[in-house]
Amino acid sequence: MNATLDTTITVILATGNRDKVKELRPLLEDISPLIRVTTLSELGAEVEIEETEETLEGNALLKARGIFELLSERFPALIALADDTGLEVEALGGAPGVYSARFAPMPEGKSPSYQDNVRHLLASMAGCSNRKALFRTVIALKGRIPSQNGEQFLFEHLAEGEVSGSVTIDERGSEGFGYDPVFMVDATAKTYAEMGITEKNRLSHRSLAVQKALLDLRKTLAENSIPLIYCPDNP
Ligand code: ITT
Repeated sequence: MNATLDTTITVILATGNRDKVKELRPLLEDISPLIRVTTLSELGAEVEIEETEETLEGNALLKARGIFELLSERFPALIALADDTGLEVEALGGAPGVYSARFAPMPEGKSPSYQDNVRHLLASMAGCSNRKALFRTVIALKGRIPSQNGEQFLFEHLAEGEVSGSVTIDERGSEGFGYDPVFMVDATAKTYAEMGITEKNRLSHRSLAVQKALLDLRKTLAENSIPLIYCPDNP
């Protein structure tokens, strides 16, 4: 399979989170004129891949591979993109980490809210002087694209972004979501919730991972002679 300007490379985002889709779609479609971004819900493929692995890398790969397999026959040129994020607190041995979305204990069948998780974190660290923490995102890509020799090129990539900081004693700020009010970024001495979205997006764990994943993807496409859109930062 050789890439021509009629070839479409479909990128499927594994997330149901609209903010992530809004952020990622233009960034990916700006890499190559052949890229079209879609989501599982836009495709009517309402699948929930359970995050059963014990690492962020494992879960991100599990989701990217699951979606790739599911839709492999429908799209000849296909890239599945999945991410997983966790807050790793040193004094808690790296918890909540991969369990960040389900940290606070809840009655059977109920999921904790962001507020439940934040309260549980602060309670777990009551009296704790070591408050060091890392926010980490891992993005996994699994793809099949046309290659120069007329064959298909299969690839998997992992990209990681992390930001170091500390867990505050009390909640600070009103922006953002999740653990934002209690995660203070070392470099700014502000919590994510005290930053506007633009400032958070400039330095966050997720945007660092996204930037690396986009660079990796650009490189892989270039190596396979897929036409790219010129970008002054990545000539
Ligand atoms: P998906 O549908 O994309 O899987 P999610 O909410 O399960 O969304 P994440 O893996 O991105 O997935 O995040 C896990 C949890 O970590 C999330 O529920 C939040 O509590 C927290 N979290 C993730 N990113 C965060 C951020 O930028 N700021 C604060 N908390 C965050």
